[in-house]
Amino acid sequence: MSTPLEQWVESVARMTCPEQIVWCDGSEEEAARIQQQLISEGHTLQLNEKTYPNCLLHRSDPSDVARTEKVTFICTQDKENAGPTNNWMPPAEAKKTLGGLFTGSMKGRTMYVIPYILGPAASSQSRIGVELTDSAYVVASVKVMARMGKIALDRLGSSSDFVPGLHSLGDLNPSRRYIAHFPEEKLIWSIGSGYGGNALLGKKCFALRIASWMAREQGWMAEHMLILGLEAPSGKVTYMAAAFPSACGKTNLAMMVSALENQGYRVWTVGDDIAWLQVGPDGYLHAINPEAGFFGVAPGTNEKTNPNVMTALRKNTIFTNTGLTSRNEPWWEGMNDKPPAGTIDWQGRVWTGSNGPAAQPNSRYTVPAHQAPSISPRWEDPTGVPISAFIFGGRRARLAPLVYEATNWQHGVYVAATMASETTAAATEAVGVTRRDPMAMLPFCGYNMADYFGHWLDMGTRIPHPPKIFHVNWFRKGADGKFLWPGYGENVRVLKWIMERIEGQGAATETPIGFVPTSNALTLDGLDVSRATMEELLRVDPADWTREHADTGKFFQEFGSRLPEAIREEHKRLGERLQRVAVAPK
Ligand code: OXD
Ligand code: MN
Repeated sequence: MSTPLEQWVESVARMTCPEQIVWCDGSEEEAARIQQQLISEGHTLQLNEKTYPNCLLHRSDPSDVARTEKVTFICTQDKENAGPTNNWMPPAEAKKTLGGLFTGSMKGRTMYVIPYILGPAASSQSRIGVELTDSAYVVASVKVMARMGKIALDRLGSSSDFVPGLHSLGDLNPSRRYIAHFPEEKLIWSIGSGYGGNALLGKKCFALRIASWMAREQGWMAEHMLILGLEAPSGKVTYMAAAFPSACGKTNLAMMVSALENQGYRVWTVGDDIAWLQVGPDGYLHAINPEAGFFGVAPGTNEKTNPNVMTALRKNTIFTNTGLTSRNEPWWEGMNDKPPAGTIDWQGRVWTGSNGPAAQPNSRYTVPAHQAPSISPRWEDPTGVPISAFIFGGRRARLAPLVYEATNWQHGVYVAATMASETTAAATEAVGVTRRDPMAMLPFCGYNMADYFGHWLDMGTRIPHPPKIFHVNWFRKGADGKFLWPGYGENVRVLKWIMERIEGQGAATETPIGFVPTSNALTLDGLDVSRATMEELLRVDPADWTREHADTGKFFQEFGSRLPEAIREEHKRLGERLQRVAVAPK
C-alpha cells in the first residue's frame, strides 16, 4: 500500500511528466551532487574556495528577481474569505489554469521530492511540508532554509499530515507565472518563477499564508516577525518579536551587535523573518522560528550594518544576483565603497557604473542560521522562547516617533493594524510609495485581513501574560532629508527602553497615540545625538496624525462590516484624543 505522500507524488508525476523522480535525503553527498547539477546548468558559479568555501553565486532570469504579488492568489471557495487585500481566484479556475501549465512542464527534467520540517525537529509546534520541484536551486536553498530530507520523512511516516507544495519553473515567462494557495485544502501550486519568495514554498507560501490560516483554525499565530533575545547585565534574557515590512532591516535588527555591549546588553538571534507563536503552559506566548536559515537582502549589508551576517556568510552560502569580483567573491552596493575593477554585474556583464548596479537591488544571501555568531543558545528550543514584547515598525520619513507603546492589547492590535511603510525592492511593485501594511502581513495573510484582526483580538483573551505592544520607526528624517536616528547597533537603546517598560520602569509620557519615552528616558551615553534631535525623534505631531487617521479610516472602509468592532472603537477613540489635543490651550 502506498502512503498518501507516495500517492500525491505519483499523481503529480502523471501531470508533469518528469524524466526522473529523486527523493531528497538531505545528505551532504546529495548537496554536492545538486551543486554540480547547478553548475552544469550554467547559471551558477562556485565562489572563491579559500575566502568563500562551499559558496555559490546563482543568477536568476532577469525578469524573475522578486516576489510577484500581482500573480499571487488565495483560492478560497468564497471570495470574501480571501478578503479585499488578496488576489482571489476560484479554486476550480486556478486548478484549470495552472493545471494546464503544469501539464508536461517537467518533461526532460528531474522532479525532486523535498520533505521538510518547519521548526525545530523535536518541537510539537513544528509542521511538515513536502515540495515537489524541477529546480535544483530550490533543492539547494531548502537545504539551508529548513530541516529537509530523511529527518522529515522519518517524522512523517505514513501520515497524511503534511502541506503539499508543487513548484515548476515552467518556461519562466512572466505572463505564465502564478503562485496559488488553496488554504481550505492546505495546498500550494507555484509555476513560472525560480525566485526564493515564489519558489521556496516553505517560506512565504506555507510558513505564512497557509500557516496563518491553520493558526486561526487551531488557536496559534503565524507572523512575519523576527525573534530576538535582549540579554541584560544580570544575564536575564527578554525575548521580543518584531514585524517590519520586507527589506526594512529585520535581519539586521535580529542579528545586531549591540552598541551597549560594554554595559552588558547583548542581542541574541532566534529568527529573522517568521515566528510561529503558541500559548505555553506558563501562560506566555512562545515563539519558534520555523526556518533554519536566513534569506536576506544583500545590498546595504556590511561590517557596520550587520557584522554578524558578514561573518556568517563566509561559508556554505548561496548568493543570488549579486555582483562578482575578479577574485571570484560576491559584491553588492553598500558592501564597501565601490566595486573593485573587473567586477561583473548580476547579469554577467562587465560592470561599468553606467549600466545599473552591480548587484540587483533585491539580491540575496541564503545562509544557515547556526553560522551566525549571534545565534541564541535557545534558537532550536522545542518549547520556543517566551515573548514579552511585540514590536511593529515601518519606514516613515515623517510621521511616527522613534518608539511608542500601546496602552493595552486592543490598542496594540489597532497600532499594528494601522502600520504603513514606504515600499522597497523586495516585491516587483513601485519602490518608495507609502502603503498600508498591517502587521507587515499584507502580502502574506492567507485570508481576509479583517478576520485576521479578529484573530489577534481573540488571541488577546487567550494569553494570560500577553506581550506588551510597541511601535518603532528607525527611518524618521529631518528637514535636510537625512535620517535622524543612527539605527543598526544603536537600536539596542530602544530595545533597552522596551525591556524597562516590560519591567514596569522606563520613563514615558502619555500622548494621543500611546506612551512615548521622555526625552531623557533612553540611554544615550556614547552617542552623538543632540537633545533637539532627540526631541524631534520623539515628537508626535497632531496635524500629521490627524491626516494619518483619515487615511487609515479609508483603508478600513475596504473591509466593510467584517472589520471587528474593537478596531472601529480604537479608531474612534484615537480620533477623539487627537481632537482633544488640537483644541487644548497651548
Ligand atoms: C522576504 C520578504 O524575503 O519579506 O523575507 O520579501
Ligand atoms: Mn520577509
